[in-house]
Amino acid sequence: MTAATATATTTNAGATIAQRPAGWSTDAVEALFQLPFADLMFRAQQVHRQHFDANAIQRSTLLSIKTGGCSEDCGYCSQSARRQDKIGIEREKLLELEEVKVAAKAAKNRGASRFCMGAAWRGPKDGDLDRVIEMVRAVKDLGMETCLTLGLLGSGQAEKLAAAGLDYYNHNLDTGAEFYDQVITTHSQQARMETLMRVRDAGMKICCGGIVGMGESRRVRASLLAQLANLDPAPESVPINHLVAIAGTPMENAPPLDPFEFVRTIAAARIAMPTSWVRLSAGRHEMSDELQALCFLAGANSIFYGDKLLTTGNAEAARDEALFDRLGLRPV
Ligand code: SAM
Ligand code: DTB
Ligand code: SF4
Repeated sequence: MTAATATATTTNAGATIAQRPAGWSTDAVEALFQLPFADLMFRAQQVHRQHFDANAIQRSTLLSIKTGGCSEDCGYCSQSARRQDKIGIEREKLLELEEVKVAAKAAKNRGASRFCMGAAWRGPKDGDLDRVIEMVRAVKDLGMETCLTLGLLGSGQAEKLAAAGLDYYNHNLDTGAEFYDQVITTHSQQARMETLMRVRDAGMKICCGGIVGMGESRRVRASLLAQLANLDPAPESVPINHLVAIAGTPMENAPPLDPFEFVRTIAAARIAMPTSWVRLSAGRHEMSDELQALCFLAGANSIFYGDKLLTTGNAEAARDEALFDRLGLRPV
């Protein structure tokens, strides 16, 4: 994976922006954030319409197949074993295959096209991976796309997942490199990059994004997006999570992010990664319909669909249906 240097040019809006295919610098992405809001939204819409149907939204449903008791210390997460006493999320065993099938069928019947299974692991043990592979096969048999997020992958594990037909592997950079150590100390961002390379080399699609609203600066948000855009190629799917500030985590009192800054993050992601699906991910439950509509206008074209994320609530499916109707949005 390489990060090429960016070339700069001047738009009719008078701002300096960078252009693909030379790559994205943090400066160039930050310049997008600094555009007047209407100019940024206009540019994001233009890019969006060049590559996607602007009225279609992809829907993925999440299931936590192994909850709690995680060895890692990610500062935003409710599932770290070291916070079990404070937050009360108990360590659970890996779900049974039948439980997964029931949940996937229900998600399909509600209209989800992809089923994403997540585990609170630093990474999977080989024995667990074999059981998860059975789950992938069962979900594929239902005719759904599959995605897993199991943490760091070891040697040979990505190949096993690819051989089982897994479509996407989700592993996030989470934040800009300069802020990362303030969020996570138990594994490095470089280790995350190595997992992403294993996924890419095995021929699967990458789902990789991050979290905003953790008290990071705009510069850090721009840096995260530049890092994502410069993965070679950019991830096919880019989840932009708004921090769900969970009581008992180190992030519980993170300063609120201006909602327009969140929309700017989506727009900059759309412009920097024109052909990627940009997912409006965690945090939708707390967002108004109007804010979500602005995110769709800014180029978000995918959501997590269903009443629950991993351990926290999501916007209810019925509310999403009503919003899609009001906005004339169609499922992909
Ligand atoms: N354990 C695996 C890992 O860390 O890759 C998979 C599950 S982990 C919960 C998946 C992603 O969910 C994290 O990388 C993070 O981006 C996101 N996430 C977790 N807790 C969150 C929160 N409270 N708010 C927003 N996003 C969150
Ligand atoms: C991603 O980027 N966001 C999802 C999914 N990938 C696994 C997870 C969001 C978790 C939100 C907090 C929770 O429910 O525990
Ligand atoms: Fe564990 Fe993943 Fe939560 Fe980090 S984000 S503590 S690795 S479950």
